[in-house]
Amino acid sequence: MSRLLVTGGAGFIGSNFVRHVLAHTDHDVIVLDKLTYAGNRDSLAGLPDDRLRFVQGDIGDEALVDGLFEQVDAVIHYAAESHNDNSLHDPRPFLDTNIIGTYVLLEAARRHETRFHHISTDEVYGDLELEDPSRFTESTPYNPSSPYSSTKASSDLLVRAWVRSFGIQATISNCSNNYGPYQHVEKFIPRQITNVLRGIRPKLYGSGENVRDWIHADDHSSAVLTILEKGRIGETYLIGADGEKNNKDVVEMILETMGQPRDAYDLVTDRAGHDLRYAIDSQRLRSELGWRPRFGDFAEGLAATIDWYRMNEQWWAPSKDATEAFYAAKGQ
Ligand code: NAD
Ligand code: TDX
Repeated sequence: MSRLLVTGGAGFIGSNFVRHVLAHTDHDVIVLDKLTYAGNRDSLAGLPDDRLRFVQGDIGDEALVDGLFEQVDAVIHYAAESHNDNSLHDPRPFLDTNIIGTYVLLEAARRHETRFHHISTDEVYGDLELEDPSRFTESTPYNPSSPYSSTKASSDLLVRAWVRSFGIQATISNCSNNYGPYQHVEKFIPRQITNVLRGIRPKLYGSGENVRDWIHADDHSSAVLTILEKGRIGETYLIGADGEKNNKDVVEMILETMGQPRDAYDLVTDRAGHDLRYAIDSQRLRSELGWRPRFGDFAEGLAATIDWYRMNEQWWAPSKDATEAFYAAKGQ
């Protein structure tokens, strides 16, 4: 492998992967990104021009995609509409990008016989009860809840079908909730950090009991690179770092780390269909491919993330007002 095409490389996790690849390998990278409201060219600032090319465009554009597949050895597919709350408000772009967009890429992978890695989410498995000791594994049945997660489940099934029916060289990974720098302020952790920085009280949906399994975006990137290099074609790998926490605990940690009283948050209208708990068993990735997460300490990773938002207001400030207006209209 020498040149990679990264779709969605101007988003939160895609840009992290681009930085990771440029820092830890000799590969060159082409980013294909539409620059929706969620994409930000500044997330790739400062990276070497001679190893990174940026192409603004839609993964649903067959001619553009075809020309790019001709130039690369492997494709890592991050591009998606990624926010559950948006999918409850306006599902259409989720179907267009997550399902049809993925289909266009799969057809190109088939024509060009290109190695393809599909990035997906643990949300395809639905949710677990709070007291249930079990975790998701690669054989957990699909049971998505939201328009977002059902389109991601659809895209995973397309990838599996293209492997079985057409023999494309693809792998899939399903990761738990990511945190770290460059995450859009619509998402839970950056929303609360930037609220505190703006003097707004953090907003917890419902009772705040819902559990998410947090992983640092750098650990997600190292796992994807491992799968790209060593994964078995046709396989699915779950990526997680044993980071289960309920939302209330996370908000309290943010408030405490930022020098505020631990109870200085508001409970607001719950998300419709709100998944209770996600939890990943990443044993296959660890035992078969030898991957390990590096960020063992969530409190430390969270403190570094808070510092990043404190120091990089110019990156997030342009999105903050519109994001809060969207939530305010829904009582959130
Ligand atoms: P993000 O919303 O921050 O970034 C998505 C990127 O895709 C943006 O840069 C956007 O401009 C681009 N994009 C959207 N539609 C496009 C299109 N039609 N053509 C080209 N580019 C387009 O999302 P993220 O949080 O970085 O998530 C990236 C991927 O990882 C998604 O596939 C998501 O489902 C998956 N994932 C995310 C998480 C998480 O916690 N955020 C966890 C597991 C899996
Ligand atoms: O203001 C908030 N208050 C709140 O309590 C927001 C924005 C969220 N929440 C809750 C909802 C969830 O229980 O926090 C939790 C995390 O919410 P999100 O950041 O919206 O993430 P989630 O819905 O869990 O989905 C994320 O992880 C899986 C990503 O957005 C997806 O792209 C990924 O697939």
